[in-house]
Amino acid sequence: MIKAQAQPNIALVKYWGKRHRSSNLPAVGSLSVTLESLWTQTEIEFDPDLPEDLFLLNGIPDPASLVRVSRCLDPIRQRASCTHRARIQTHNNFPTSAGLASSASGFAALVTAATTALGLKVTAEEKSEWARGASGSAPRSLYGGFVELRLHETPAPGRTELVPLAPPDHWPLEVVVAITSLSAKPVGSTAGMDRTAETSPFYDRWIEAQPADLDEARSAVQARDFEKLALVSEHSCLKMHGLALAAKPGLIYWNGTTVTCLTVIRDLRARGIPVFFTVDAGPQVKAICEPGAIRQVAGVMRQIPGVLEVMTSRLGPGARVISGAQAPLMFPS
Ligand code: 2P0
Repeated sequence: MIKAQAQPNIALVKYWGKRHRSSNLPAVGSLSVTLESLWTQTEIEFDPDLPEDLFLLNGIPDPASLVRVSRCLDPIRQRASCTHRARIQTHNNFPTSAGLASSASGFAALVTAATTALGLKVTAEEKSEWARGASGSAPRSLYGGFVELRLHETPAPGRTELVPLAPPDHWPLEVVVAITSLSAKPVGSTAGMDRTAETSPFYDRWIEAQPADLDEARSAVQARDFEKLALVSEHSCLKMHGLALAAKPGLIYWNGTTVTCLTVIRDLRARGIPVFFTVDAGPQVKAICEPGAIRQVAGVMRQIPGVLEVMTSRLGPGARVISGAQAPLMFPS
């Protein structure tokens, strides 16, 4: 029995759109920060007597997710020449499927636990590929701090490379997560991306402009330039939602409270408080702050009518095994 832990990551330059649906290849690169205080813990045990994989989420069998979990495990089993089925138990300390990147932390934890349980000596690239096959944002949770999932056209078109840009202590930004709804999103990310790619008139321009946004964000992280990172991150977020809004029929992931949060965060920044926003495919708002601003930002967010809960986090480490075996952290510090 091996237990691994991974944390969700928040994309500052967003991934939205797939190049290949079958291989889950992203159409664009992306750049994210990995959180510390939200986590997924996954235990796995391969059992020769088990007829089928068994998946429990927060203690309850979850047949809807089982197919995706088994599909993620299959190439790992194949690599280990293992035919055994597995018993998998996953716990999240935050709401699942509520726009908080539970699939990212979930598949990063699963790949980390499974490869260790099967005694595989694998490269970071192999782990990244297995995680990406399950969820486009999951590889980024394999590393801590600032992470880029880069897209290359050679040697094969659409090859991805997972790049650890900087550890958390390079620039210890903090994140306030404002929960504005606990309902599952009306259209999941995969379906939303497909609809956007097929029908949004802005999609081609989104793909073309992504390398420039990534360059901008990467250099802002290297220089610890908060204003520069704020501008490119809010631009990427609003652009992604703009594309989705322009799909047919339009995808509206926000609610009224989401919009209020965005205007409040912009007002705070205009008053000199170092904070910017990002929003993923759901109504929750993430406010990224310079160290020192988090208490004030969290206090303001808590007062916004419609904000149900506020969570705070520092930047955290990558996926790692936490019991059952010795394994190093994936961030080379
Ligand atoms: C991201 N999102 O970069 C973007 C921004 C949401 C908005 O990746 O279809 O669960 O499994 O590859 O990774 C959320 O979608 O999608 C996501 P699939 P995923 O974080």
